[in-house]
Amino acid sequence: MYSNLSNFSEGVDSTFVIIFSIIAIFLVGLTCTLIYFLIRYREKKNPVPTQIKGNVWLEIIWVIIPIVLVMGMFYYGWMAWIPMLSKAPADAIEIKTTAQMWSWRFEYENGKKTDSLIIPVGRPVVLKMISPDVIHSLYIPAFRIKRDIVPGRIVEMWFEANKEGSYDLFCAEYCGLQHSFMTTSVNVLSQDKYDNWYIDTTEIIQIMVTPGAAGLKLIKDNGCIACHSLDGSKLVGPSYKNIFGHEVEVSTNGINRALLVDAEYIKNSIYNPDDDIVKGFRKGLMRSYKNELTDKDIEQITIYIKTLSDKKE
Ligand SMILES: [Cu+2]
Repeated sequence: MYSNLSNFSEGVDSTFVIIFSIIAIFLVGLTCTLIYFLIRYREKKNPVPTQIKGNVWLEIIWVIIPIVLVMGMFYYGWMAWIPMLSKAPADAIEIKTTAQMWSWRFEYENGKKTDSLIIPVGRPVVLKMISPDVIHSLYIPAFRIKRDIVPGRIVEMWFEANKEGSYDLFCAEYCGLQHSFMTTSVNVLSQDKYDNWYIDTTEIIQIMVTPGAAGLKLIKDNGCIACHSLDGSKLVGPSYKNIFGHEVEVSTNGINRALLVDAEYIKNSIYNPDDDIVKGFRKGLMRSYKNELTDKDIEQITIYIKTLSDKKE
C-alpha cells in the first residue's frame, strides 16, 4: 500500500492513510446515521418530538473522542515530519539547487551542472536551495517531499532514494507566467552509473571542441531556454533563432527604434534586460544576470547565438 521510493515516503503515506481512514469512517457513519434518523424520526411518525435539554455524558464523549482522534492525526504527522527537519547525515551528497523563473539548476560538488537532478540510489542527498527571484517550491511527489525556497535564504532538504528510476520534479508554488514550465526529473542511478556520470568529462571535452557548445550549455544551465526558444517560436522572450546580424524593433525608454543585434546588444540585454524591449514583448519579466554570467560566458553565448543565424556578422 505504501510507496517506498524514499526514506520519508512510508511516514507520509501512513499519516495519509490514517487521516483518510478516520475521515472515511466519519463520512460513512454520519451519512448512514443521517439517513436512519431521517426515516426513523420523520414528522409523520413523530408529530410531537421530545425535547432533550442536555446530556453531560454525551457532551463529554463528543469532546473526548474528537480530541483523541485529532491528537492521533497530529502525532502521526509530527512523527513523519520530524525526520525531514532533522540535519542531513554527515556523508550526504551536497547539491546546490537554484530555483528561478522558470527553471531548475543543480550544481554538484565537482562543479558539474545539470537541469535535471541526478543522484545515486541508497545515499543521502542534501539539496541546498536558493532562489534569486521569487518563492518557488521543490516537490518530488514520488518521494513525498516538498520544501519552499524563499529568496535570501539557503533552504535545506535532505532525502534518500530507495529505487532506481526517473521521477517527476515540480515547482509547487505559483511563481509567475511560465510556472507550469518548471518541471524536470530526478534520475536515480545505481552507484556505478552515478560514479561514471560524475567523473565523465566527454561533455566538457565536446564543449571545448564544438563551436557554440559552451554557449548552448550556459543557455541550458541558466534556464534561458525556459523563455527564449532556439527554433524561432515565441515564448515569454524573443527566440535566439535568426536574430544575430538582423535588425530588431525595440522600445528604449518608450522610444521605438531599430537596433542591430550584435555582441554588444546581446551583452546589454543579459545585463540590463529592461533597456531595450523588443516589439511584442513585455518589460520587467527578466532579471539581470550581472552576478551570474561573466563577460567570457556572454562571449560564448554570443558564439552560439551566431550559429543559429543565417547572418554571421
Ligand atoms: Cu517556481
